[in-house]
Amino acid sequence: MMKTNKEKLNIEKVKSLLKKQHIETPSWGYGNSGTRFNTFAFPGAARNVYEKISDAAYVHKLTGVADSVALHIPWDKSDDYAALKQYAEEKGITLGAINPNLFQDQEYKLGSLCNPSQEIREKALNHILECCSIMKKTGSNILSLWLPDGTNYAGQDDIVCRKEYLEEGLKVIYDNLPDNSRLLIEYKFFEPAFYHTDLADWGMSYAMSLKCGPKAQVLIDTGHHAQGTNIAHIVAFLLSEKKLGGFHFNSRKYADDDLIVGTENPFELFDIYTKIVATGSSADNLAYMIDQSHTIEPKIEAMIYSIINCQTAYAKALLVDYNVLKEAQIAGDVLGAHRILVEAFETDVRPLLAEVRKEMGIHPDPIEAYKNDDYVINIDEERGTVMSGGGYPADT
Ligand code: PSV
Ligand code: MN
Repeated sequence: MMKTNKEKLNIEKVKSLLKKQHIETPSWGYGNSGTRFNTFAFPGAARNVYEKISDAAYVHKLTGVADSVALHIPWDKSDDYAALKQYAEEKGITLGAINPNLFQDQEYKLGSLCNPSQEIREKALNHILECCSIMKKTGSNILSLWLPDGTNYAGQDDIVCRKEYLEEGLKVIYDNLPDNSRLLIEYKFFEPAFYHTDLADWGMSYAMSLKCGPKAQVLIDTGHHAQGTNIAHIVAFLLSEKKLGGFHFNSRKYADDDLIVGTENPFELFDIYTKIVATGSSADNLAYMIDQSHTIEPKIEAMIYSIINCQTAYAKALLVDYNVLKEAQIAGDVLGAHRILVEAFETDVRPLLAEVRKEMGIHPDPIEAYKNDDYVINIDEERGTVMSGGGYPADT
C-alpha cells in the first residue's frame, strides 16, 4: 500500500528522533563485577578507566547513540582529568555523570551523609564536593547521587535526625554544583540496609529535591523498586512536576540492579517511554543512563543489547498517536485506549531501526557488527582474564 504524505512525514520525524536518542553507559559496566557470592573474572574485562572509556566508545561506535560514559569516583579516580577528557574525546565520546561512591570505605558502615557521627558526615560531604570539582575538569553536568544509608533494626538510629542531616548535606552540595549542572537524587528501598533506607522511594527524593531547588531532580533507577511498583506512573508524575532528572536503566530480578533493561519486562520499558514521549519537549533534558554491571554475560555485548532495548522501546513509543489516544481516553474507551498502546508495542520496529542505523552510517545490526569484529578478540588478548575492573582497581 502507498504511504500517504502524512505517514511519510511522521516516519521521517520518528527517524530523526531516534537518531537524536542518547544513552549513557556506565564505566563500571565494563569491568568485572559480581554478586556477594562470587565475582567471575571475564576475559578482556576493562582493567582501568582508560580501558573502560575505550569500551564505552566502542559501544557508541556500533550503536551510534551512546556517546558518553558515566564515571564512579574513586573507582575511576585520575590524577589528570584533563587527559582523561581528552582521551574520551579522541575516542569520540564525552565524560558524563559523576557518581560519588559513599559505600566502600570502612567508615560508612552506619551511613554517609546520614551517619550519626559528624566526622563521617563531613568525610562524605567532602568526597561529594571533590566530585563537584571533578565535574568542572571532566565537563560533566550531572552529579548522580546515591546513598547507601539506612539501618538494619528498629531503634538502631534516629530516623528523623538522619533526615535532617541529609537535608543539611544536600543543601551544601546543591550550593556547590558547578554552573549549568544538576543534582540527581537516586532512591532505593532496600540494600545495603534492610530495615529502612534514608531515601527509600521517589517521594523522599522528590521532597529533598524540592528543598534544594530547581537544579535538583529525582533519578529513577528502574531496579530500585518493590516488585509490582508502577514505574511508568512515577515517571508521569515526576515529569508533570518537572522533577524527573533521568534514569538508571536495568532490570530488577535479583537483589541488585544489574540485569539487562527490557529483557524480562519490555512492556514496562515501552510504557515508561510512552509517558516521556507524550510529555513532549519538556522531557528533553532527561538523562538516560544505563546502570548495569553484568556478572556472567559478555560485558560489551550486554551493553549493546541494553541500548537496543531502549531504542526499541522508544521507537514503539514514538509510533503511538497520542491525539487518537487522548480521544479514546476522553470517550472513556478503556480497552480502545489500551489497544492503541498494545498495537504500537506489538509493531516490529527492527526494520525501522535498521534503516535509521544505515542512515547514520553504521551497521544495521550492532550485535552482528560486534560478532564479526576483532575488537573483543583484541582486548581478550591484550588484557587477559584478571580479577580487576568494575569497582575495583587492577590487582586487588
Ligand atoms: C546502587 O545500587 C546504584 O544503583 C547506584 O546508582 C550506584 O552508583 C550504582 O548502583 C553502582 O554501584
Ligand atoms: Mn543506580
